[in-house]
Amino acid sequence: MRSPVRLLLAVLMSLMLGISLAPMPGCLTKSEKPKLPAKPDARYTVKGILEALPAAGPPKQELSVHHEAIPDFVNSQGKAVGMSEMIMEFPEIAKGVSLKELKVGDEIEMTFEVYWKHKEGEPPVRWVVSKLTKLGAGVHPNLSKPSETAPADKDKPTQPAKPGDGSKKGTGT
Ligand SMILES: [Cu+2]
Repeated sequence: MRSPVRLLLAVLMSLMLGISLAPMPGCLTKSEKPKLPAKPDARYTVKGILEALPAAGPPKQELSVHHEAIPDFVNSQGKAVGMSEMIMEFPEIAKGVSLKELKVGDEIEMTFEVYWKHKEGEPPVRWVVSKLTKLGAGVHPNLSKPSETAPADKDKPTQPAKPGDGSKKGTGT
């Protein structure tokens, strides 16, 4: 039989289930990220081409840079393994870094900091862009592959990048 009490209980139950599906307090939004350690483990300055600017979306887009090779890149074990030239996303940008004057296809110089160490429950690695400026006239990034965004390449047929292709000499991380 269906008494009003039973119906009320059913409604309450579904409400409770609904609440349990709500975001947990542990989920962090961008502004609530844990504080960074006082000192980064490493800092690199590289030239490159701006492939994408951050956009809230959808689809969400992170800052993306086609950067030069970084021969002195040190991995989380402290070993200098180098990083190949690649297109790489940098979701975290330090306060004070302005992207206003930049557009996709610009030749840029960027400084990013790497934080390998972390507390439990925090993201394992953090890459923070601490400086990003447009290159002056006559200065260019040393890139072997053509940019996907540079206007000069638009008239050439482009090969879509295959996953795992062209980077057999080891990965960055
Ligand atoms: Cu990289």
